[in-house]
Amino acid sequence: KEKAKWSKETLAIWEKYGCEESVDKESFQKSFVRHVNTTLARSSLNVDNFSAYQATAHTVRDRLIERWNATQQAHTLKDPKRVYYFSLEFLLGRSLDNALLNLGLKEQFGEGVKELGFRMEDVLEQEVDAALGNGGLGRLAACYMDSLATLDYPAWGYGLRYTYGIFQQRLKDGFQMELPDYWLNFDNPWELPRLDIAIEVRFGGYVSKYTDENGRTRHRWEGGDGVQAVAYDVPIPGYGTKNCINIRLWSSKPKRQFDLSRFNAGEYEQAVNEQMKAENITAVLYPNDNHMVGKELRLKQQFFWVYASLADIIRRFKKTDRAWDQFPEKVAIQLNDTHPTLAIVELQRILVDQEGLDWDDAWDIVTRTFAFTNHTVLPEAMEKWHVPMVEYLLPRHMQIIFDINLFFLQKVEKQFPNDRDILAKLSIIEEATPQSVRMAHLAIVGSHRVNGVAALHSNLIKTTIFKDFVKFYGPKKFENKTNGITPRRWLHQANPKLSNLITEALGDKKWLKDLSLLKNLEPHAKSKDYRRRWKAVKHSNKVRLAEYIKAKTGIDANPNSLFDVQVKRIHEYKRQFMNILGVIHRYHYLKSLTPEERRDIVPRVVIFGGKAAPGYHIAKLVIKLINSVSATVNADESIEDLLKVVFIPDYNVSLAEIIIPASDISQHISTAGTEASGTSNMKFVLNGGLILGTVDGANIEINEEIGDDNIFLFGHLADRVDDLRHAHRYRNVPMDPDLQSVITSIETGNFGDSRIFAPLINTLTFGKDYYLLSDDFGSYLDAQKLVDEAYKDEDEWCKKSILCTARMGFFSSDRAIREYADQIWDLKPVPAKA
Ligand code: B1H
Ligand code: IMP
Repeated sequence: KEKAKWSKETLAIWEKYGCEESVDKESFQKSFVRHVNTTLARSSLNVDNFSAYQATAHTVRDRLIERWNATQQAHTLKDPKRVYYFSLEFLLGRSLDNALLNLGLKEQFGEGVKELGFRMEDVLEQEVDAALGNGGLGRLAACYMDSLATLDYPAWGYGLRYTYGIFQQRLKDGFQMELPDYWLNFDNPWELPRLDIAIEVRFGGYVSKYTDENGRTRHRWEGGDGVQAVAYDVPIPGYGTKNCINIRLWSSKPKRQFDLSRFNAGEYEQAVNEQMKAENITAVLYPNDNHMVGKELRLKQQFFWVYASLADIIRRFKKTDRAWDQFPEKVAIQLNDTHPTLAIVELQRILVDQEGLDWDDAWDIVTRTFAFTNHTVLPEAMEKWHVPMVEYLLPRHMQIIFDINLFFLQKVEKQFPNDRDILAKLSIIEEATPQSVRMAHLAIVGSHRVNGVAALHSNLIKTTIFKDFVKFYGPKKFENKTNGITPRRWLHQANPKLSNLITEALGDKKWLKDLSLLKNLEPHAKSKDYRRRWKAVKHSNKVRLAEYIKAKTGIDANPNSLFDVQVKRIHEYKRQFMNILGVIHRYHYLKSLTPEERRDIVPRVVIFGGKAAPGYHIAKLVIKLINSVSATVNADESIEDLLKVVFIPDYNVSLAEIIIPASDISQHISTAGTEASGTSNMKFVLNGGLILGTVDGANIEINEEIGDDNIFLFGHLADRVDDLRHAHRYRNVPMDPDLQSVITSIETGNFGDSRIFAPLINTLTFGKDYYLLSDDFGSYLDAQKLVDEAYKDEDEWCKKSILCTARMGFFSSDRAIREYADQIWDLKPVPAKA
């Protein structure tokens, strides 16, 4: 509008200065120095590595914003269908290196920084991770955003801007300590505050009924108290494209700064106190992975987020004059697990209460808009909210949920007359005291598609937790979308030497956008020279990790040993406990050998990393046990360098980037049927690391791709788990003798005061060994023996390593995102201008 009023002269000025930021070395240096002088208000005499990071980041940010603007403008003009990825977690990690690589600026900016007196490696190290997630689910969202941007899809992420992300982990006497994650203490160049985009969100209040001009009974949600949602935009650049998409994160802020009447009455302190008390909804990320805690503040976070996001999407939809029934042709919303399920209810409320649509028309729009990804079958992770709490915070939404359920159950009853059992099983409401809302049921009923995240998992949900829904809807509503990872961050960025070696063999970098091209590496596995260089890269990555370990823990990890890694959230189902029990077994075995026999042993460094949820006591004891074993084993000179045990504290995305490329074997040893997919398994194999794993999650599909010779699988299969658990519960299953001797060793005090470990050991005995450690321990040790044997033939091992990488094309998040776009979202790319 403004533009139309401008004179030719005014427009000319805009055009003259609206030029592109250049991307050569000199322009970088010019921007860098300007940012040091102006943005940072420093001089050349006063620039440390951190300032250099800030100046570099701002220089890159300028160029990102340009692309962001161009992309958003193009999308606004073209108005294509967009996908909105709703995720309570985006585990982005660091942004600078990723942006440099995706924008193709790494080389010239690296040179530029060097000439200014800094090393790019040191500069990159200054950045703190954006750790707005717990683990796999949050990192998957980040990989998917990278692929959406790279493939030119018109996509937005919506999430929360937590003031504190996942806590930092420190160790004290081998115990985990949690520290707040002050990630916003310095300015964050990777976000664009949109303080003008503020949406008022309400809680509480009441519902009033009225009759409209057409004589229809209508409802209105009134009253209640509000906070504001303020938008912060995080640009996500694609690789090798000018497309730059957006993650919009909402931050809560009190509606009123302080109580003006009190302020005017001179009660300054009380007035400010009111504001301080105003609950900060987005203060902190809940630190539980695969575990639900029914806290009111968490429910408030969920509603706050979906309310603001939907309001924003609807504002955008209303920019063009379209009928409501076209909404699903312009908007696809993907629910990352059940956390955003209230969006289904909120959209129905908007359409019926505010826009005056008939219930059925509205519901049709709602179900065509949403699709739902399930990420877990663990019972303790299933979201359920007490009805009285929902009713109190969101009275109108609770009514709508009851209505959705009523209409749904009426249809069920029609299809299955006189079957009370199926009604109870399918109901969105769990009839206990108090009643609860089963969010997964609501998500299924309100979506047109439901997907699991790996083949086994997607089959499991159809035959276990959602089997009655399959009976009702038929199997077509339920799909599989096997997870993927972005090769840009997880190979190109994390493992630059391997990336170069691959590019050299394949002739160009096209594989970074089409990972299936890696298959052309296979012939190179036969080349002795190529293998030699492949080995050298792995070795130098191990040296890099060994240096990190030495600096952080003081432990000497010899890079000539086999590096055996298990890094992931600490959880009983992931069985880090079994790993450390296996380590104790190895330790006793080594001690039993004669010096002669020891000569034949492959030295190992067993590396652990991962955070335990602060309230998860058993998981915290696992960390303590690992550290106690580490202390004993590493100090035992009698076994020399044959075994070292390391717990690397504060595992996060940027640490993963150092650890994963350095692994020879990594462990993914969850009880069969418990790990929905796993994604780090894909990252390790892509970097030429072999897997020791159970027949679970995506391990199965990885096996299918890379072949039986290149993976070490063990343990009972998922279809045996129920029977085995039953046996532990109702019969006296004798403990595996190897396991028994390891337990006895802990109880004798070989690893410090054994009394603290009693609750952990009890999970195997009184706890009925729910995760079946004793059932799998024997085959686990056997598989470990095979690993030891195989590693002795270094050259054969290297061949396997190359074949692993070569056969991982399927696990690119680009493939996964294309499947979502084609099969669920009906979404087309909007090619960015070259
Ligand atoms: C996964 C979660 C999860 N599944 C609840 N479920 C949470 C559930 O804060 N909460 O309440 C947080 C996280 N996370 C993981 O998703 C699976 O365990 C992995 O197997 C899978 O690879 C990953 C991505 O699909
Ligand atoms: P939204 O879709 O209205 O939320 O727009 C997202 C962002 O894209 C806005 O903040 C603008 O910066 C940008 N944008 C939207 N429409 C236009 C346009 O017509 N010209 C230029 N930029 C636009």
